[in-house]
Amino acid sequence: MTEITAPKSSLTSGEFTDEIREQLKYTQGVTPEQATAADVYVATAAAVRRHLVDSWMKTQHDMVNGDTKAVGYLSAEFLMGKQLENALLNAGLTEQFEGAMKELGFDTKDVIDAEYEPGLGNGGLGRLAACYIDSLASIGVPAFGYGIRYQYGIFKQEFDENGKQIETPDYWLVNEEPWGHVDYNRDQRVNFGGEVVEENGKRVWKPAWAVRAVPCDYMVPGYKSGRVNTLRLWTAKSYDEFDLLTFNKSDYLDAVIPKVEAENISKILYPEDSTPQGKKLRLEQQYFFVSASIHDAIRVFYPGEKNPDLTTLPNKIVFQLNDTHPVIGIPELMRVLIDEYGYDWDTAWSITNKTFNYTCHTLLPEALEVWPASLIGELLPRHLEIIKKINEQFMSELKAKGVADDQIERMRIYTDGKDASVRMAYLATYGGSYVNGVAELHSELLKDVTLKDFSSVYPDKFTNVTNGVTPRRFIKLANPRMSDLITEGLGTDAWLSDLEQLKGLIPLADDPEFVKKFAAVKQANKNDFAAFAKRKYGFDIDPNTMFNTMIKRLHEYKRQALKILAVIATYADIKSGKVDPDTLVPRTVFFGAKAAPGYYLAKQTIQLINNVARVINNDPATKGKLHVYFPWNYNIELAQNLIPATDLDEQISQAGKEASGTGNMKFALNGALTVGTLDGANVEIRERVGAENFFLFGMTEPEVSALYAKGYDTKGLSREYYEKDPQLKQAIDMVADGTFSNGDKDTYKDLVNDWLNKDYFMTLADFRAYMDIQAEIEETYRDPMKWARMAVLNVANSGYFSSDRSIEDYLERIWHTGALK
Ligand code: 26V
Repeated sequence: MTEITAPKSSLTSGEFTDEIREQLKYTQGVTPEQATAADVYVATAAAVRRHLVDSWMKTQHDMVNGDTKAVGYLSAEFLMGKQLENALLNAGLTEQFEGAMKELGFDTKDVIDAEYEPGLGNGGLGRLAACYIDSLASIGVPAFGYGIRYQYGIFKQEFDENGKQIETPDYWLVNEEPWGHVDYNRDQRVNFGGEVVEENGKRVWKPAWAVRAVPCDYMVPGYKSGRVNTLRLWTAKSYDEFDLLTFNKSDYLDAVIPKVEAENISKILYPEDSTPQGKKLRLEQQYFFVSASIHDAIRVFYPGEKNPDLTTLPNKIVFQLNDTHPVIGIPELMRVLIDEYGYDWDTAWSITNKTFNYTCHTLLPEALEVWPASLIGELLPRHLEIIKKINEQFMSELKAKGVADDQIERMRIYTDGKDASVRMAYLATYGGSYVNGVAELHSELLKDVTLKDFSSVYPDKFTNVTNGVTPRRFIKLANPRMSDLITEGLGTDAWLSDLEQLKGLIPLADDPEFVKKFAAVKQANKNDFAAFAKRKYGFDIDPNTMFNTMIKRLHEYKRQALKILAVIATYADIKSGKVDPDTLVPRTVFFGAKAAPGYYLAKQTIQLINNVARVINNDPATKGKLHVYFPWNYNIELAQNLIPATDLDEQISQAGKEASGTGNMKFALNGALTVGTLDGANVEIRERVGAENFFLFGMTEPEVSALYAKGYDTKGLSREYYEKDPQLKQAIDMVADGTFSNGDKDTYKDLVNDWLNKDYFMTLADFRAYMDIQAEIEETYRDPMKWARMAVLNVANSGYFSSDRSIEDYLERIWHTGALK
């Protein structure tokens, strides 16, 4: 087998060992003999960073002094995952690391495992941001990721003895965090509150309080590009370390309160990812990081200039708004240009308009942020004035274009009246140059439904960029065996930075030797996962069963409920003797999912899944035939372990609800077959891998719309499906009758009620189609060579879903820039 050649750095393994020894001594204060794996991890990280510094500084220098426009990716979340292995790979130090660990007597795995995974994101949107900064650096585009360094990331999930989700705080900074460099000398002041007064004919903001934004910089090394970009995450610090005036014995606590309040801003990541709560702290977070980032960009690109010519700003940097979360940046840049630098409104508007673009990541109307005007007025009074003026200008523009009055009313950015509010998606659409959805279907629905009024007036603003995932983390690191086999098959490892080269595997799908090897890789990954799951969760998993996986946030629209009802139905058929278990393909079903702490039905679904797992796994009737496991605390590490071991992946959202999905891409690229609906990027995956290599089922988006029109959710039509389908009825009745709650009939009553009376996401309506496709899945699986061949074709045809390609699309369609020269 050809060795996979990691990009080689000029450093030898001996030199790298010496570097690590130095770091152990001078930063950790230990000898290699005294060192633990955690010490070696910290020392190695420091050695890697040291090794990257020159490229990092050169990249910054070339960015500021060259004429290649940079990208500022503004995102409230960057779900990075563990850094060490990835940094080693991209820096070309993998072999040196292996050599060094041998020399120092450490297991590479123990050292890599010592890192605590930073969970600074909720799910798809945050992980996408992490993939994008990897690709930007790998392509060599100068870029900043700008975000927040939350002290607490996404909560840790545990299950109690009843199978209920328990959230515990994720204090990821428990141990030394060796990657971030806190730069107190590049701080920014962020103001809040107060009032706006008239002074010499000008509106002047007199803020009431301020927070110090301190950047923590993370190097983002490109794969084989020699470029190292920056992820700059802001921490909130107080200016008043102690309020000495109030500091006397009795007032001690009062004296520290302002400090605590200021620092709360970067304390915690909000764990809801669909229903904005209109919380003041959340708006503070958004303004905090966006204001600091905009001022930072001006500082970086106009160093030392008192009167910079900011009309050139759009040639220096383009800001991408990752969903509505950073949209307050639009009025902020207006304010900076007008109030701080003295530009007139029209000039400021023209600069702002050219500088921002907006990516929408949802179709759920409730996920589009709308802020009460009163809250914006209280925290950011000057911004509210600017937003109102933007709205007036917008409405006149629409009037001048001849747009009908009722449409103009619908399009208001600022809505008047007692519940006056600001619609951030509309502000972003009007305030920036381009709006994109994240998969073709999603972008079409944005134009035709969610932002229809806008696309009719500004059709040229709308475009699509289908999401992608980084092949470095999600193929090379997650699945080294398959990576080696691909390299062997293609005779080169160049596919890792040009993923369309996977197409070269297409002919190998008809080479039985290759297909056999491919199947053997999958089996070895399954064995590995079984061992991992035993170690980490204590599960006894049979790797000689089909691995069937559903991992993603828990949401009604994603329909984990459909999957668990199907499992229950199969279980019931076995129990009742309707189905001989020996005729079934033995299957292990995996779930991984966190529910937002306040999302009641999602939490009930988690409890149900856990209890179905308990009942089924303990029932001798299904032993060896059907098992269900729910490893808790789904995170990037679990994804990297489970995806390469999966045979069948579930992408079963209600059509028209999943904007794109990115897990679907990771699975296809790791040789899992998908059972899925025509939703999000599934549509494009199926187009590419071929309809015959994809298990399609369920209603299409137009069929879903038609069923809503009939009153599915309002007239309780789901009950008809329940009454007509004995298998479905049986499954739901078992949930209701206490089978999965030790006889208690109340445990899941709200879930059952919802299914029978509302079922907004049409789980019941799609149940029959979902059960029917299982027969086809089983038949295919029984022919291992056929299955493996289909899996090879999935890999070979999914190169399009590299985040490198997504970034190329952004460069061409939206950012109009490219790699550094
Ligand atoms: C929304 C909100 C709403 C306010 C409270 C805090 C919060 C935090 C995150 C979000 C983002 C939700 C949107 C999201 O994650 N969308 C997912 O984006 C993926 C990347 O484009 C895409 O693949 C998924 O289909 C889409 O659900």
